Amino acid sequence: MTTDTKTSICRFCHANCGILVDVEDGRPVRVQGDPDNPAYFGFTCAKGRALPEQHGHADRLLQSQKRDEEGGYVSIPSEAAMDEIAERVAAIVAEHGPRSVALYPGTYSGPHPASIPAGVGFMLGLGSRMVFTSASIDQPGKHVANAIHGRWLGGSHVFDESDVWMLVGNNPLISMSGGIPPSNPSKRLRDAKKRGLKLIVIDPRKAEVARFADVYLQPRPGEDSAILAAMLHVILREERYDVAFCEAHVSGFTEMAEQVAEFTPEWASERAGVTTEEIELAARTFAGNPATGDVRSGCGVAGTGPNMSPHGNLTEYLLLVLNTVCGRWRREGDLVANPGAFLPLAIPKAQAMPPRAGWGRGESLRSRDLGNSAAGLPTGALSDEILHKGEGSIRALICVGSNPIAAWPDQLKTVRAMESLDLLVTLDMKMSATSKFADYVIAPKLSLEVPGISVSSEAIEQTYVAHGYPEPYAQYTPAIVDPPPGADVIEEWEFFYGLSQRMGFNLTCYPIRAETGVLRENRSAFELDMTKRPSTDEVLDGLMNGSRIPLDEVRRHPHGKVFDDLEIRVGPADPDADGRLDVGNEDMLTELASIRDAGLDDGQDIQFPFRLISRRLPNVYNSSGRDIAKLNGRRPYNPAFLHPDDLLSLGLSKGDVIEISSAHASILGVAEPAPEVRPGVISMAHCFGDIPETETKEALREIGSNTSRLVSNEDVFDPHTGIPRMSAIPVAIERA
Ligand SMILES: Nc1nc2c(c(=O)[nH]1)N[C@H]1C(S)=C(S)[C@@H](COP(=O)(O)OP(=O)(O)OC[C@H]3O[C@@H](n4cnc5c(=O)[nH]c(N)nc54)[C@H](O)[C@@H]3O)O[C@H]1N2
Ligand SMILES: Nc1nc2c(c(=O)[nH]1)N[C@H]1C(S)=C(S)[C@@H](COP(=O)(O)OP(=O)(O)OC[C@H]3O[C@@H](n4cnc5c(=O)[nH]c(N)nc54)[C@H](O)[C@@H]3O)O[C@H]1N2
Ligand code: SF4
Ligand SMILES: [Mo]
Repeated sequence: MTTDTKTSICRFCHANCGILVDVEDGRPVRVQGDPDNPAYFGFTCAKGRALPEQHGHADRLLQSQKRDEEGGYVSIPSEAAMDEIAERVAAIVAEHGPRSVALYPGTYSGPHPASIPAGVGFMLGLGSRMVFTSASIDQPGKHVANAIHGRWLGGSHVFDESDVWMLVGNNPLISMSGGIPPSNPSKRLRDAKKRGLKLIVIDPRKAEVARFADVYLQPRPGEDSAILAAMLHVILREERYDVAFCEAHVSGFTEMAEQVAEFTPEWASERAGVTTEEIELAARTFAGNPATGDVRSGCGVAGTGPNMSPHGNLTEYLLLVLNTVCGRWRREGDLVANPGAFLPLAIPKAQAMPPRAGWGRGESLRSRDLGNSAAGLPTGALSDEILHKGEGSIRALICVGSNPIAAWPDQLKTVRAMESLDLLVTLDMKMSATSKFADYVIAPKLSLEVPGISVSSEAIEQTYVAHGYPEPYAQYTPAIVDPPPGADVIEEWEFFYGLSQRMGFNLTCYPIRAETGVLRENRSAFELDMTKRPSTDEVLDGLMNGSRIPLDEVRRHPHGKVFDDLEIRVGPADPDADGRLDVGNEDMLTELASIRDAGLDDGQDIQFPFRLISRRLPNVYNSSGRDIAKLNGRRPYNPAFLHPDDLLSLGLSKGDVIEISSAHASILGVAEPAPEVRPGVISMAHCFGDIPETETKEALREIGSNTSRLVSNEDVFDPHTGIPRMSAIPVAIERA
């Protein structure tokens, strides 16, 4: 048998590692990191190396499925499924209007760059704006904070050149997120430490990345805003901020300073359960000493932890305030890290784009006065919109690479919502927890069967401050294997194209709107040819219009390339520029004051003494991977990690089954000692388990349990983005 080794891009997660894939008899059999990749340097993780098992998984759908009268499923040709779905969507639109159709793209739209643009294009063609993404149950605070703070058009500092970095509740070595480049984060971190980078980590669990921290704070969950306000207090009191930058480019300084004056490190120390000295050290390490200029560059970023805990917008906002008062933005004459590869050409300017509204924009929901925010429509409230049965209710839902039953907060309500839909379509590689409720499940091609580009890892710069590639790197891969013989699988964009064709409208794809990052030239909207179905390569060419490096040039470099042919420096501000970054947003300062005025005990401490926090596991990607034997070892469930002292005082040992109860619901868990977790905290991964009926005590060690069931989506939630409290959840624990 001959083995062909092909270069490609891993798309098991969003990180886009450059890989070498051994192909035998047309099937992928082995994956390793590509040592000749100039940005990833041969890095892969266990998930990437399990791509062959993912592609050949016994449970993989090779035919689309249709629910029959008895509630079972029968195979249906994809084209026939599209005929029927188009007809049913048309009927629902005719009766209830276009707004009754909603789209939910999730994490597995990321690896397929045409998926969201085509999905959104289809929705706009239909006349519906009801697009809900996982962004609003992920880190919605980022979008809101960036809007109301304003954007610096010279861009932020990037990790590879920074003197200091602060991570508030993210774990980039495992998650590939948090500003340490997704391209081999452990090498980037080791190199940075050798250079002298100072790392500050704030996390109730001493996560993998925290082992590298120079300053580590292990607070009570959900108290990040208090800590950041106190850090600002110290920085202002000790005059460690950038006075000149603040005078020239900042508004709201006085109001902010007055407010944080009351947030002493002593107060925050009580509140967050860390010492005064730790807060002072974090502040001094982050700001440095402006007189000596020992810290010139860096950034503070937050992850999913604090965004899912209460006050996520405020935490993200205070981080931007910290970055801004310390002047952590690229100035006139500074070299820009990434002039653009798949991104359009950078045209950075040393000026602020003034704040925009963070919420109250566009579409309003029927439930709880929620509506569109800078983070999009609130997915945390989508189940309510579906269950609302009056005018404006949602009757049809299309899920692309997403899994609401596993991922949405308030699982019991999500189940009711899925059951009540007139039409549920999922595009999924398996009968996921959600697909089991679907009328149609469309079987997709998997990553190695479709062309791919490294654009998502680069373009994240436009939505998350200090993320993306620190160099103009790009890679393209063609499809390197065919789908298994006999499979009838299609790409996500082809599904939306097929529906648009059948419903008689043109499909236009729109580029994403930049919220952060350096100013760049524009990309145009791109219309697909509806008379002759384009190839995926043609669609990618169209989507990448305006890239600094044309896709065809990238295609010429199969190992990926750093296109470092061009140096771009931040230009001067426009003569009439008068925009300012706002560090004194009234709503945020009011929210901050409310934290000070509210007591620490939210009244639940006696009944629910523990706080359950979110975390990610190395070998799964949300709900994907736990059914792959090579990845799960002997632990296909999500352990309940607790400090050994807590186990002792609860009379529990490793492996005991526990019942975890919030005010809303209960789940089971398998106790696992974890000295890295703060006492009083229980740390568990999401997207495990199934619906309660299947999640029995007997099945616990096979499938784990679903933490989203513990969340009420209407008890504690952010009034702007609708994200409920998904971390720092008060719970009680007892032996089951
Ligand atoms: N309690 C709690 N809840 C959470 C979180 C948390 O930390 N705690 N995290 C939240 C976050 S950050 C997110 S992003 C969401 C995730 O929310 P979702 O995106 O809704 O959930 P996933 O499990 O990632 O769903 C991905 C689906 O895509 C399918 N899939 C795999 N490969 C392919 C493919 O190639 N094509 C297609 N079409 N489908 C494929 C998988 O089988 C799976 O069913 O969950 C959120 N929910
Ligand atoms: N291996 C793997 N990689 C993934 C994923 C996966 O499932 N597995 N999921 C992907 C997705 S969808 C996303 S959005 C990214 C997320 O990327 P990250 O945000 O880096 O996610 P985590 O690794 O869960 O890190 C969150 C950290 O927040 C901490 N935390 C929880 N609550 C609080 C709090 O109140 N305050 C503070 N300060 N910390 C808190 C947790 O202990 C945890 O260590 O990862 C992506 N990458
Ligand atoms: S980090 Fe993500 S992209 Fe890289 S090998 Fe692992 S799963 Fe694949
Ligand atoms: Mo996410």
